[in-house]
Amino acid sequence: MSIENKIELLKADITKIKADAIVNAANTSLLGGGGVDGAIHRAGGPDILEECRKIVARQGGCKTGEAVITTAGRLPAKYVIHTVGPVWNDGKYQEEEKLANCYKNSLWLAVNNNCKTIAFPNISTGVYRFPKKEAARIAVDTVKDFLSETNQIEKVIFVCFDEENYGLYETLI
Ligand code: AR6
Repeated sequence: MSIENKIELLKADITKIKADAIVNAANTSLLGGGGVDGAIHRAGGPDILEECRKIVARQGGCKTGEAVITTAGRLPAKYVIHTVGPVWNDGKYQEEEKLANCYKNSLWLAVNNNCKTIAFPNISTGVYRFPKKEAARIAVDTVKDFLSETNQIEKVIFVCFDEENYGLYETLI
């Protein structure tokens, strides 16, 4: 299957997506927050936070650009992959590389847990203020590179919540 056929674009609430894994735009504490993080914990229930707490006890949170995996609780997905996007700071602190790492590390974690389908939100483009156009380009490029190098993932779904992101992804995909 061609790479283009493995990429899907949706305007939706990611908590409703039935994929093997959905990705959460978390923070380094892994203990929840607002935006998509808040929505995932609210809809998925307390089992997600309980597993996050165990990860925190074991490794002390999650660094920017890295990813961890938990149950998806009551969500239709099997797993939640929590990754921590960079806070945008004028691009002076390797934000682009760190955002690309979020996508790469989430994809590897999905592969290592036998996931075939994975849904991403627009990481860092909310509270963390990463410019949306640049974030979309990094997301699409990183996913395409990954899909061209590995065969284990059958479908990557970009789930946009706002019209602006949806439009940007539409032109890129
Ligand atoms: N489904 C899909 N996308 C969503 C949803 C949803 N239900 N809700 C929001 N978005 P943000 P960040 C989109 O702020 O910028 C949290 O407090 C939203 O439109 O959730 O990475 C964490 O705990 C935006 O495009 O994440 C961190 O502290 C995108 O999700 C911090 O925010 C990301 O916006 C992370 O900030």
